[in-house]
Formats: sequence, structure tokens, C-alpha cells
Amino acid sequence: MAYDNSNIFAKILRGEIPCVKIYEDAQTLAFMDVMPEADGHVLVVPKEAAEDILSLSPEGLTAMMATVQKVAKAVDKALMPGGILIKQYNRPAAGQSVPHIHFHIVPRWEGIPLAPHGKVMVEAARLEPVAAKIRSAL
Ligand code: DGP
Repeated sequence: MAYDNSNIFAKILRGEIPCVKIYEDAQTLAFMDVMPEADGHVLVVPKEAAEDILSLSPEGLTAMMATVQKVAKAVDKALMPGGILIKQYNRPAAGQSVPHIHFHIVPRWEGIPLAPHGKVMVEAARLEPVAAKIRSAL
């Protein structure tokens, strides 16, 4: 399927809509998920226009995974979760809702269940304090 330039992450990458940014380099961007499954839920996207892991270049994937690890380490240091869930969906049948490849970094704590995937939107102002902690741990 052709890449859809009007998807919400393409708009974030072009600066057309805001995000609570965690990290950016030449090839990747990491920002807070506005429908977090847990406190500190971060998304990592490549700047390359690719819908899913099947269409992303090997170079784009390598860059994205390096950022996933970098941000996961910062989440671990900043929030000290019991564990960190890292996941990625490909195509709607697998649960993907935004057609620009992204990894989810979701800190987990024993006994605290996840909020549902992509359901409840929170204010950017609520995400900012935890984002600041993660940024300062990069
Ligand atoms: P997926 O099902 O893997 O495609 O999940 C997309 C995620 O993106 C979901 O957890 C909710 C989040 N999301 C959707 N729209 C926006 C948005 O406009 N900004 C941010 N920061 N996250 C979004």
C-alpha cells in the first residue's frame, strides 16, 4: 500500500501538529503517546516515510532501534519501572491505527494493569512532567 502523507505522525514529523517531544536526531523522533497505556508511554518513529516494518529500509530500522534503546534506558533511569514493554503493530488486522511505523515503549509496574491501547486521550500538560523526567535522563 502507498504511504499516506496525511497520517497523524507524518503531520507531527512535518511540525504541523504539536507533540510532547522526548528526543530527536537526523533519522528519528521520540514523543509521548497522547493515549498512554501507562505513565511514561513513549513512541519512537523514523523520519523515513514507511507504513510498517515490512516497508522500512534496513537503515531506517537500525536507526529506529538505536533510538528505542536510548529512550528505553532513559525511561528506566527516570521512572524506575519494574519492567519495560516494547511493542510494534503492523497493519490494522494486527492493531495498528496510525500508518507510520512506530515502536511503543511502555513502562510497567507489578500489579498496575495497562490502560487500553489507543483509547483514552490525556492533556499534553499531564504528559509534560513525566516527559521532563525522561528527557533529563537521556
Ligand atoms: P498503533 O495502534 O500502534 O498505531 O498506535 C498508535 C498510538 O498513537 C496510540 O497509542 C495512540 C497514539 N496516538 C494517536 N494519535 C496521536 C497523536 O496525535 N499524538 C500522539 N502523541 N500520539 C497519538
